[in-house]
Amino acid sequence: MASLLTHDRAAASGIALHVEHALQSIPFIDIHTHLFMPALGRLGLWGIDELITYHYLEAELFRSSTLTPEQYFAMSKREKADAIWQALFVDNPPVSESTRGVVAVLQAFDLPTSSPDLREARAFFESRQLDSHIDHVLKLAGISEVVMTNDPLDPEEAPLWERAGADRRFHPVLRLDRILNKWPDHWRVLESQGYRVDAEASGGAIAETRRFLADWCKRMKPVYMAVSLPDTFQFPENSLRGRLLAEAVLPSCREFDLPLSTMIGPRYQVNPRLKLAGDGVGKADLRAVERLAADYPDNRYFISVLSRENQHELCVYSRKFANLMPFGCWWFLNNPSIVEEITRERIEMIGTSFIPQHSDARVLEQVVYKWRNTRRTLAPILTNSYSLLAEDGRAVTRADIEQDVRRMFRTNFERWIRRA
Ligand code: FIX
Ligand code: ZN
Repeated sequence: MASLLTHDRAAASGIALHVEHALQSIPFIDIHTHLFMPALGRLGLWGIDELITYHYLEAELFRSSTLTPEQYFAMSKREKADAIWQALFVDNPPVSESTRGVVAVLQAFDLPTSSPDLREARAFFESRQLDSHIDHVLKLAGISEVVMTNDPLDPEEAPLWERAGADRRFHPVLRLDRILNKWPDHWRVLESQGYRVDAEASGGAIAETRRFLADWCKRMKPVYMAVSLPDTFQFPENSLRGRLLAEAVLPSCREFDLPLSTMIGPRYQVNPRLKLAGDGVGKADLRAVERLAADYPDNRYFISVLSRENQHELCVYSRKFANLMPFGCWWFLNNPSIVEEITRERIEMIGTSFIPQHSDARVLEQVVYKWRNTRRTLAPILTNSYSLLAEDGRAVTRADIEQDVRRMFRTNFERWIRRA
């Protein structure tokens, strides 16, 4: 394979072209979303009213409207979307990351992007047949499959798994927040499903929780288990969460050879009036991650942290522990100015042994703009890395670049879930 570049900076443009081609031609895997396969019915959100009432936009609404949260949440879905469209797209240019994203989706479907109302967009999405629409959206986003977030204690979702079959486009994940973070509120749901547990998770409750996890692993066939943990998370810890994590979840992950995804850093409901949009962020104590990685070396982890101030620390821990797989620029970090900083320091410290991004999409069509933005932000970063390598004396080939892009957006994940 002819090398793209020996020591000639002028050929750096060749690198840029091949970075662009690799990013555009290699389908990515979206390793964390809140999307649902059609077999899970109404749980799956899609279409213009869901796009516009995304909780990121709800948070932005109240900064540009006189509406109070109480007035807004009393509205219908359409009234909410109309209010957000008026305030954030008509009265003001949609320059924020999340408002521009909706514009990008409209453009992707050749819909008007500056209408005074949503009539035409509504008519278009209402005309779509969901299954073929999903295929079209994944193709537009350049992703081959998405990973879901599935809650075995959600009273609406749990019963659907009795009949739900597999969908090659959607991979299940066993989400454990209600067990690990809210045991007192949810242990009775486990009990109602036939597991002998109690409020203190005492006696045989740990074994019964493992039986619950085993039954759901057999039913759901998850690709990993996952939990969101607050900025105050400590481990090890003599607490319900500390014991359930150490004695039930980590052993079950080893039993079923599954990674555990730990997403650490939200300060939940700092403003409850905003409901799902009410969460904030806090700097976490990553010594908890150090202990998870060091004391449970036979477990492997996907790990994402929400505070910008924790990112460099996570890179250092990833150099110390190969059972950590850093992923994504999560939530409040998913903005080009911060994605660039995080991605560059990751490449500088751990090469391409990480997963740069996930979408966290809650509405199907969001993957179109979230992945367009990722490719747009990653291109100059990767071009810079390869140009420096070439300048420092190592020829860079097209195959090198394609191997790295495939590694970051596919095989690092596939290896972790034992699919590669
Ligand atoms: O815990 C999570 O999976 C978070 O991503 C969500 O709770 C959060 O609301 C979100 O969607 C962020 O993008
Ligand atoms: Zn999420």
